[in-house]
Amino acid sequence: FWSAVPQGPPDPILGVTDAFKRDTAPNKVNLGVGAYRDENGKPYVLESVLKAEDILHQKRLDKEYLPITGANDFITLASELAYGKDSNPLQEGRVAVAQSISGTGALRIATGFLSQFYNGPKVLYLPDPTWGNHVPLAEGVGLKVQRYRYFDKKTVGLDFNGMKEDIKNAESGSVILLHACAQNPTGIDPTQEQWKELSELIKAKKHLALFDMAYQGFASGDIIKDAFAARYFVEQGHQIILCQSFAKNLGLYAERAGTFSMVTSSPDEKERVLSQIKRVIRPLYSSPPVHGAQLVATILGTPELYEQWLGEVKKMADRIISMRDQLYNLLIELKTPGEWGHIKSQIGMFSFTGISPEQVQALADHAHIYMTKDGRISMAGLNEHNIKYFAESLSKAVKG
Ligand code: PLP
Ligand code: TYF
Repeated sequence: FWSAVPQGPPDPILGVTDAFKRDTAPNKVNLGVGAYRDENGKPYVLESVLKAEDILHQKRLDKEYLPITGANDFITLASELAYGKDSNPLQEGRVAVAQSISGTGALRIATGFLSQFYNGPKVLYLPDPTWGNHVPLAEGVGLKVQRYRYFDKKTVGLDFNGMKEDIKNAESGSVILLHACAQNPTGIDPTQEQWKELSELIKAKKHLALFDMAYQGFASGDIIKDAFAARYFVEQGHQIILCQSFAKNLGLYAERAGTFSMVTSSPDEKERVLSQIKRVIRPLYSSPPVHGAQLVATILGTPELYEQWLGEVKKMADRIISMRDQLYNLLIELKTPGEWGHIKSQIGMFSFTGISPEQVQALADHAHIYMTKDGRISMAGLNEHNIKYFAESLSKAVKG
C-alpha cells in the first residue's frame, strides 16, 4: 500500500531536539525548542500548577466528555484574561469562544473556519519570518499564504515601513496574522505607537486581524502589558480572531490548553458563528481534553493561585531578560565582531541572533550547541552553568 510514500523532512524545530538527543557530549546545549527551562536547565512546573493539581485531585472529578466547545468556566476565565474582564464585546456577549488543543489547535479552528465561511480573499498574510507551522495550518485547508515584510536584516529590527506597505497593498479584506507579543522567531514586536498605526491601517483596508497569542506574560512579565495589541484592536472596534495558548505562560505544554475566539457584531451572530465553529471542531477531535482546562480554570479562578501565578510568570520572564543582559555583556567582553544590542532589545522566549546557517552548523558540529537553522535561540535554554560556554562558542563561530 505505502511503497510510494516518500520520506518527509524532519520538522525544522522539533528536528533540532532529535539531533540534540542523539548527541552524547556531556556539555551539549539545546537552544532549539521554545520551552522554558529553569536555572538548572530543567523543565519547570509552576508552583501554582502543582497546587491546582492538588485541589483537582481532592475533588475526585469525573472524566465525562466536555461539550464540543470545552469547559465553560475555563473559556470564560481564559477569555477574560486575554480580552480584559471589562472588554465591551465580552460584556455584550458577542465573543464566540471555544476551548482548543492549545494554540496550534486554535489556529487550526481559525483556518478551518475561514476557509469555509470567510467571504473575503482566502489568503492568510503572515509576517516574514513567522512560526513555521503557520504555513501548513493555512495551506492544509486551502488558504493561500502571502507574506508581509517584518524583519529588517540590516538593523536586526522591525521593518515597519515594509510591513505597513505590504499590509496596505494587500487586497482589501485580507486576513492578517499578527503575533500578539513576543514574535516568534524574531523576538521583535511593534511598539504601542506602531500598533496604533497598524490598527488604523488594517481598519482602513477592512482587513481581518487574527492574533496569535502564544506568549501572554512571557514578553514583559506583565500579562496586561502583553495583551496591549489585541485589546487595543478590540477597543478600536476590530472584530478580531484570537488564538490563545497556555503552553508557555502556565508551563502547560503537554496539557494542550487554549482557546479560539472571534469577536462578532451581536449576540445573535455569535450564536450562529458558534454553531459553525462546533461543526469545524466535531470532525477534528469531537471535544477537547479536560485536565489542562481544569488546571487553568482553577488558577485563574482562585485569587491566591492567580496572584502566585502572576509572580511565577514574571519570574520566568525576568530570568530570560537577565540571560539577555548576561549574554550581551559576555559577547562584548569577548570582543565579538558585530552589533549585539538586539539580544537585549528583543522580547520573549527567543533571540534572533542574526548568525548564518553555516555558523549554526559549526556550533552544532564543534560545540554541541543546537538551535534552529535561522539562528534563533531559545533564551530559556541558557543558564548560569552554560551561558559562558555558549557566549565563547558563539563568539568563536562569528570570528570564524
Ligand atoms: N503560535 C506561536 C507563534 C508559537 O510560537 C507557538 C508555540 O511555540 C504556538 C502558536 C502554539 O503552541 P501550542 O500549540 O503549544 O500552544
Ligand atoms: O519552538 C517553537 O517555536 C515551537 C514549539 O507541540 C512547539 O514550535 C513544540 C511542540 C508543539 C508546539 C510548539
